[in-house]
Amino acid sequence: PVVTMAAGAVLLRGFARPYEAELLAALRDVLAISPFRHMTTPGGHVMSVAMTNCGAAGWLTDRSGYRYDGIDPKTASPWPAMPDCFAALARAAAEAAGHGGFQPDACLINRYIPGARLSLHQDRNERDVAHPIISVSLGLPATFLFGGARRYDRPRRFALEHCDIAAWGGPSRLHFHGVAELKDGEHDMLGRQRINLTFRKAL
Ligand code: MD3
Ligand code: FE
Repeated sequence: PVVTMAAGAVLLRGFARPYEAELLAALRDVLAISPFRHMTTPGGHVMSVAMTNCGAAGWLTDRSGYRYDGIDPKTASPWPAMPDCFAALARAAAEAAGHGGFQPDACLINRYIPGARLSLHQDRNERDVAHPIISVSLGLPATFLFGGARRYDRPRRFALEHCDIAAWGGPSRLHFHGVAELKDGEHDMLGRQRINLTFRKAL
């Protein structure tokens, strides 16, 4: 079932199901090379969401700003390669959402434990915002907050569950968005956490 959230924004419920086992195995390999860590924002706040990346470009924040970099500052080596099943899933989901030919070079991996949240923000560190963003939810359910073009536009709420995929392109690509505080729970395969994979063409 394809649900339209806004112009250019669609929710593909359960789309990642056929990839589930392969995705979790590949995720373990990525985390063995570049583990999760809590990054610090330019304002000096430590994020409640833990992050890592795979692919040619990884998203970072530290005291000097927000940016993409090919090197993991924790390991001083390149981020792990994007697993083939990650790229294949991102491409298939983009196609299903009407964005043919998507070739992501960045996969940001976010880990939420109960109480973690992501405050409202825009994604604008990518070179060309004409490319779509594909997001894969795994583990505990979360409430996605989807605002408008202005920070104070009241966000609408969407439940994102295990194996749901959301695709953003076109008019809503620069809309404010965030994730509400994760509620406690236990997921069969992932335990007490939610993991989100966000695919982008950043460079
Ligand atoms: C809507 N992550 O990493 S993914 C992020 O669930 C981020 O971890 C959230 O926002 C998460 O930047 C939400 C979905 C997402 C990503 C980019 C968007 C939604 C978006 C860009 C525009 C509008
Ligand atoms: Fe975002």
